Amino acid sequence: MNRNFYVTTPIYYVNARPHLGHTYTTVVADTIKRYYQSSGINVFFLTGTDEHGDKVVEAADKEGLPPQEYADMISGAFRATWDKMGMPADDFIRTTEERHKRVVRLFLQQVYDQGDIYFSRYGGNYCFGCERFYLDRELVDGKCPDHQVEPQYIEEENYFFRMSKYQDWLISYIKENHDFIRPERYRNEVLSFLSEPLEDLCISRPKTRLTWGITLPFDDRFVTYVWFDALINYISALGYPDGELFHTYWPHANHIIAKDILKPHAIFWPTMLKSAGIEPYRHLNVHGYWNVESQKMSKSLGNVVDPLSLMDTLGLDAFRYFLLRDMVFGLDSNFNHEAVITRYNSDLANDLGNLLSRTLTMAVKYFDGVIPEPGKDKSATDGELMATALAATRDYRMYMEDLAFHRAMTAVWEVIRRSNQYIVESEPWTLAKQGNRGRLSAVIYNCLESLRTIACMVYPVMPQTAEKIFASLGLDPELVRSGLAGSDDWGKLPSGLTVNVPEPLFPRIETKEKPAPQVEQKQSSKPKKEKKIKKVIEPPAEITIEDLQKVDLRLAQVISAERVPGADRLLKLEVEAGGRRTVVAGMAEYYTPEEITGKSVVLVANLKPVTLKGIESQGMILASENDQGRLSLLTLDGVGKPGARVR
Ligand code: ME8
Repeated sequence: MNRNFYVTTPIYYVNARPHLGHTYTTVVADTIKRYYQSSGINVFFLTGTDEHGDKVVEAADKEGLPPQEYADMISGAFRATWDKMGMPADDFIRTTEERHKRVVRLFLQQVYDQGDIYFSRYGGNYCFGCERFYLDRELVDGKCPDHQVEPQYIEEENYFFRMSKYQDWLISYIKENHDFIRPERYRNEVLSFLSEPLEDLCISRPKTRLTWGITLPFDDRFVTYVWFDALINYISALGYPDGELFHTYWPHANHIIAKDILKPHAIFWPTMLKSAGIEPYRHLNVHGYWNVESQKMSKSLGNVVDPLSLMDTLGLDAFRYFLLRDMVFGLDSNFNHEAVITRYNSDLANDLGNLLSRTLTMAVKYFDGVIPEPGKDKSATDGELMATALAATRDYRMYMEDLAFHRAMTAVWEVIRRSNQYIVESEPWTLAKQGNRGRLSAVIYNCLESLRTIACMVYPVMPQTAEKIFASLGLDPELVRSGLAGSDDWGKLPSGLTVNVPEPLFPRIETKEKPAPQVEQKQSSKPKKEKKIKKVIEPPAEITIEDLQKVDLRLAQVISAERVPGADRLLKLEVEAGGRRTVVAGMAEYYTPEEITGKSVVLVANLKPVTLKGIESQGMILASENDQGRLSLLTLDGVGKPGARVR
């Protein structure tokens, strides 16, 4: 495997502040960086800002600032956002920096000397929003598909890049290098575009129209077209042509972009590189678009999601997890407030949070917090847990390298769910009661080892969580950063370390109001006041004494209990409450059938029956919930006879 890896985001325009879309791409790049680094590979991660062109001049004018001052301000906001989100890149390139301008001029000169740039008069449909000419066939109903405005016909003398000369080469290159552009849908889109004749690319703007750009080295009456300037950032930051970074990292370049900028990256950039005699990048990785509540995110709709506000309300790791778990890389996704909360509560608070707290609590209770020996007393369930973890690690790697983050996370969650199940099946509480220390140590060791494996795999997506898990296991949290390097085996966790039970990592979120991430107000520079998600359980609405009297609470004794096949969380109970009845209870994660049998519990006796998994449930039993979502039965052992009213 290559020992070096180069990952880039687009350099973002400084005409808008960072939002959910930019954040997604940057989180993806940071995750990839962490994944490869934790596998022992050297990674260079580049991001930055695109600061030339009409759009920036227009935005600066609106703010009444000179373009450079305006660019400094917004570029600073991007950099500060990535810093606050714990993902500073190895370099942050700005196209107004001298080091970049120098390489752009050198590159232009090389392509010019090669005979691939010529001067000509051109008339065409120009979209000022996109800063480019459009062919008729690219317009939708005569309008620019991105800006929904009719382009203006303009005629000018300009410099052109002989892009058409490289069309056949590009087609063959894409065909021969199957994963050059991925996922495949975008490769097909590019090939289909290339099936029509490719036009040459206009690469200059006369200074009479635009001065905010890099002057052409061979004609100072013109500035460089912003895309020709911007794409070169990927090599100017590496110190092209002689920089050591360039030689080390360029052969392993992976660009991450969204579908909006496919054409410049898939067509302009490889042909530009070819003309300049530089090898193409290794992969172009293209993701879809985030919409918000099913609408395109836009300033004019006032639905632009502010990442810092969302990070404050959800927590950084939960936010990162949501982004990567809920978008299929390559497809569009919808950002929806309910989906965020549902994902958080089920995957983080419930599955991962519970596994961590119950495992560590048991290690403290049964072994005074000292990690026991794995022991020799093995059972088939141990083998299953280990096999699940090893298979998941293999799948996880494959998916991460394919950028199928949602699948990679599903693989990790299989281990989490299997581990929770393993606890229920192994019944450590019964082993403790029986004094079966050999088996108990094996079970607790396996749960702790499973947590270590899980931490290594979640690290690239949820770095803080992984570090906290390592710290709770008594391991140096720094070690998780190299956790995947050669550690695909089971049993690495050393016995004898002391664990500790951390504060709940993901307290459940109960909310009635929308967890509104801060949304930029239309026509207002002041951010809208943030509505916090309440991380507390809200009391239900008040009821009257008459309402209360409608509820028939009875003392009930559990006569027998069994698991409901095909439902991990359900137990079927036979209860005596002045008559026998069946109740289906969501308690299987917290009680085994044997533990629950014989208990005196409180039954809501007049609840309308419901059918769950084909069984009619005639009532509900009461339980209290702790702040990690764990349920404990309200028991009244020895208090009265089954069927007695509870008031
Ligand atoms: O295009 N969903 O900059 P830009 C997902 N300067 N990703 C989104 C998104 C959304 N709704 N909105 C934006 C430019 N992005 C050029 C790039 S590179 C040499 C020059 C992300 O500020 C996504 O990565 O318009 C998209 O490709 C990029 O921001 C566009 O950023």
